[in-house]
Amino acid sequence: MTAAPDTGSGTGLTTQAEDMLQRFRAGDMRALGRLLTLVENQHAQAGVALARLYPLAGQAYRVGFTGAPGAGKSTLVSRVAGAWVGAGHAVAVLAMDPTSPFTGGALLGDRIRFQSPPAGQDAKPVFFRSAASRGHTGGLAKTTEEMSVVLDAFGYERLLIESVGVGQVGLDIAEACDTTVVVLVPESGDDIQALKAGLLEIADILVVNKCDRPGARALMMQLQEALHYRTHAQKGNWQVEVLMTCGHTGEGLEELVAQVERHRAHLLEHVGGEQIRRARLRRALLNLVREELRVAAAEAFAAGRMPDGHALEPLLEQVLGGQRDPFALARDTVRRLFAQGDT
Ligand SMILES: Nc1nc2c(ncn2[C@@H]2O[C@H](COP(=O)(O)OP(=O)(O)OP(=O)(O)O)[C@@H](O)[C@H]2O)c(=O)[nH]1
Ligand SMILES: [Mg+2]
Repeated sequence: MTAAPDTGSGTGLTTQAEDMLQRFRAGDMRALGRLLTLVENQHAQAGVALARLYPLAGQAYRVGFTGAPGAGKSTLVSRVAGAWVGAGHAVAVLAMDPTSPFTGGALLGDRIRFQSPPAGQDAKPVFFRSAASRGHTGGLAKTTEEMSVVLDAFGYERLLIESVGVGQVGLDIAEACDTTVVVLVPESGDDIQALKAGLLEIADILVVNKCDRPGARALMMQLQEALHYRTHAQKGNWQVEVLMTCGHTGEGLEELVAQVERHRAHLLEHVGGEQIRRARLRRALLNLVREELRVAAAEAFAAGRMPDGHALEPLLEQVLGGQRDPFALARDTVRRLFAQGDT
């Protein structure tokens, strides 16, 4: 067999990457870490590796935690991770942090807090990984999906994904996960912000953390009123509940773990494992298509073309000359792209 040239791109794997993939399949943690880095950096070899690994994935259950910065997400995640490990599950935690730069303090802080979740005697340690967006916009959903697939393919049965609940990022996490936990805190009028940001809509479980602080019970009651016994039709009429927790004393944490388990059992019973996976894939695919379109459009523009191949400059002239408007031009271009299969 001749070795492939080590170009780092193309449709094949370099010998180095092939070796890494082999070690990954054999359960080598360093190979896992390396692959996650390639994925995070959107390295060309990562795409090839992902295609090869995808058939191995699909079994992991994903639980997402979102909420304002400092709400206590990491604290709760590490407790849930600890409980799961104690129950014998292989657990990985993925912290998607769109704000942290390469070596930001937040990353370090998270690493320290995650170091020692309570674990059973033979339990494997929780695998923890954080990823910063590194200035990419819009790509976080893709990176989350890809890194989740890698961890799933490696054999982790339960994935905990933490993401800051601000803007689109907070909503993306619900798309990537089977169970979404929204963490709120009494201070800073979180209730109103949550309603605005659509966080209530995506929650399967609502948590009022820091219940040692004043205002926790009032917030809980406000949230219960806002929910008004809301049920998720697409999730087998699951009824969202509000829990109170304290990350410091541990109050309410057993109940949180139990509620996550109830939601999972509810989905399995009323939606079914096959449909859970299908719905997750559908959401992921829509996100991935959006991202690919965004990238493809930017590439076309950089090459002086509209995405449908028309030269950009003459079109700009037409718009600037008042012969056409940019709104219709953009809309028609995209419609033509989507119509290509019909003609
Ligand atoms: N008083 C109080 N403090 C808490 C509680 N839970 C967590 N904290 C503290 O709140 C701070 C933030 O907790 P984290 O778990 O890091 O919060 P986070 O949401 O992951 O934060 P980011 O990832 O930075 O957005 C830490 O100092 C925790 O010790 C709680 O129930 N009560
Ligand atoms: Mg955190």
